[in-house]
Formats: sequence, structure tokens, C-alpha cells
Amino acid sequence: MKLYFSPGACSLASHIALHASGLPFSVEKVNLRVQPHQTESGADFSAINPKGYVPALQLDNGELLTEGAAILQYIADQAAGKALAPANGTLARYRLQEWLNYIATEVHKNFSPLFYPGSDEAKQQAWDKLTARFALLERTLAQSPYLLGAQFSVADAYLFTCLSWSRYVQRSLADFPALIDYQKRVAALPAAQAALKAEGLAD
Ligand SMILES: N[C@@H](CCC(=O)N[C@@H](CS)C(=O)NCC(=O)O)C(=O)O
Repeated sequence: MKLYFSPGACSLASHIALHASGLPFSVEKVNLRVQPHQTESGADFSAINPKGYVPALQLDNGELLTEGAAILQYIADQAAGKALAPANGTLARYRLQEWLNYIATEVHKNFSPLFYPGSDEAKQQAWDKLTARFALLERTLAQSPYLLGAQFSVADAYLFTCLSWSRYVQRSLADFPALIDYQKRVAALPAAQAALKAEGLAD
């Protein structure tokens, strides 16, 4: 498998999951700052992934899998012994999908206005929405170490990645102590350490 990623972007979640899976994989960096986006080896990324964004996972059979929530579950299912996702067909698996969808649509995408040019008002609106989402996450993570309870899952890799963006957009999570503790807890995991180091983000 080969992961196309950009340092610190949402692809970091897939990168963490790959390290946690113990499966063999390679990575290729994508420069999102140039148009069209270019891979480290000089390829036009849109020729590899017509969607033009990371993450994208090239499977061993040559197919390309896109969309973080799908990639994360694929990785988890390839490494069933690592318990990165509950078994397919169980209610717990739907809980995982519930979180993945919440993170993708309510957290990840509400960060977007904070990264791109726009009015202060639009940015504040996005942050207000995010903090409402964080309040629910704060209550959840004050009661259990990970989103699904005692066990780390790929949803945690995704949420951890999105929470890390608050630093890049100069916003504080100080009102959410359980989220700060959670960030530290996930950051300390060997898979997160390895992915952060590989992306040049280890503090
Ligand atoms: N729907 C996609 C969104 C992925 C996405 O937003 N990727 C961002 C980085 S976090 C990206 O590559 N942006 C560059 C672009 O859209 O040109 C998913 O859930 O994986």
C-alpha cells in the first residue's frame, strides 16, 4: 500500500492508522501549495487522484481508495488483530462510522474557513460551530480515554489530526481540558509518534 499525504493534513490520520496496523506501506508526499498539486517524485497528483486531494491510498492491486473515512476503515480491516475498528456488522462498528462521519462533516470541514482567506466574521462563525462540536467531544472524552471507550480506534487518529489544526489556525483549546488531555494521550502512542516524526511534525 502507498499513502499519498501532505504533512499535518487530514491524511495524518491514515498515516497514524497505517503505523498502528503494523502492515507494510510506503508514503509519498503531495505538495498542496502548487497547482496542480505535485507529488514528491514530480507527478501531477490529479492524474493519480482525480479528486485532487489527500488522503489517497494506492492498494496492492493498483486500485486507488479515497476519502479518509473509507481509507481508515480499510486499513483497520486489513489488520483485524489490531482492533483499530470494531467488527463489521456490529453496533460498535456503526458507532465508529457515526464518529467518523461526525469528524469529517462537523469537525474537519468546519476547520476549512479558518485555513483559507475570508472575513473575520466567517472565520468566527466557523470557530463558533467548531466549539459547539468540541463541547460534545469534551463531554465524551471526559468519561472515556478514546471515542469508543477504552480502545483506541481509527476515529481517534482522525479526531486527533483535526484537533491538532487548532494550533495552525491560532485558536486555543483551553476551554476543553479533556480534549487537551486526549491530544496528549493520542500523541504519546507509538503509531502517532511514528507518523508525526515521518511527517516532520514531532515536537
Ligand atoms: N472528502 C475528503 C476531503 C479531504 C480533504 O479535505 N483534504 C485536504 C487536506 S485536509 C486537501 O487535500 N486539500 C487540497 C485540495 O482540496 O486541493 C476526505 O474526507 O478525505
